[in-house]
Amino acid sequence: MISVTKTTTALSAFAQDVHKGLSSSPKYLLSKYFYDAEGDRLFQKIMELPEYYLTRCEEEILRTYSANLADFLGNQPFDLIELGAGDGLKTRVLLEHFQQRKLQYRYFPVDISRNILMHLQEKLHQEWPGLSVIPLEGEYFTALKKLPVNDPPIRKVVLFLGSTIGNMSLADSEAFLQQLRAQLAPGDLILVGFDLKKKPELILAAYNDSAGVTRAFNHNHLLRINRELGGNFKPEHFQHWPLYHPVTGHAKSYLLSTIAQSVYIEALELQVDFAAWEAIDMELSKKFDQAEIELLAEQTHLQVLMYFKDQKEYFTDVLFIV
Ligand code: AVJ
Repeated sequence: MISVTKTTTALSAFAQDVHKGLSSSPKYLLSKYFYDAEGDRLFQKIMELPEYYLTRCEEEILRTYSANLADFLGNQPFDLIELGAGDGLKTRVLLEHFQQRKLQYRYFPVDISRNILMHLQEKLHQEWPGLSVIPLEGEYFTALKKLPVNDPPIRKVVLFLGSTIGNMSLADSEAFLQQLRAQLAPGDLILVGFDLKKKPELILAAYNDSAGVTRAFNHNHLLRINRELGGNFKPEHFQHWPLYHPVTGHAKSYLLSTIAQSVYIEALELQVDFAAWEAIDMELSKKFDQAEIELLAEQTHLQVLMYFKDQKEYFTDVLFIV
């Protein structure tokens, strides 16, 4: 008798997560997968939008306070580790200042996007050939494990900027900071960018720009599934639906299926049925108030050294010490 075994190829983490998310009820996709080459490009455009205040506020903060930060660091050498470095545009202000002050450090940008890391390394090399830049590709904690072990130990300074922490639920960000702290030593520093609660119209507009870039950014997630997993999503049948809840500070973004439809994803051998107006949960971008940040510090046994804010107090970079 001849037995035929179906060959199964190992599915990527992306494929597995898409399968899980679109088979769940309610349906969701993970926001970390926004950032393929096209997603990177669209996010760059988002950062330049008049409505997207976050990047400009944080740039102002870093410009204003990089001298204070450098003071905290003093003259001892350190390892600067940036989680979710992206194109490193905001960090540039900081690096510029550190270079001027001739601080002794190595820069380890960590990102899930290989594409953006290569760009970043090249740009930095052109500008400061003497700066040692060691890109780490991958998920944050996997990448952190690849850090060189220094003997004697060197102070670590971890940057987690741009309100990336807002992509996690409060419980997840607590677990995240706890896990991060476990990999650090007393005296190490963490600088985290939090977007603050503010007039809801301003927040909503940042995720519902008039040029439609944020919509395209969300649609690109579906298009990425088409490209990489052989899906047949038609983005024109999914409506971008951002929401802001002033109590939880949750800026949420959904894609709504405007009709009853089925989508087939070849690599997953999966048919996904959508009822009319069924939602896919696409992203959380949490906004904080200072009390929540203080509580987060307390629960993760981190000490707040400094709240750096922009003039309008839309955003804060919080300096924690382990
Ligand atoms: C890169 C996670 C900070 O949540 O504001 C921008 C991503 N999504 N517009 C954010 C994003 C839609 C952004 N972060």
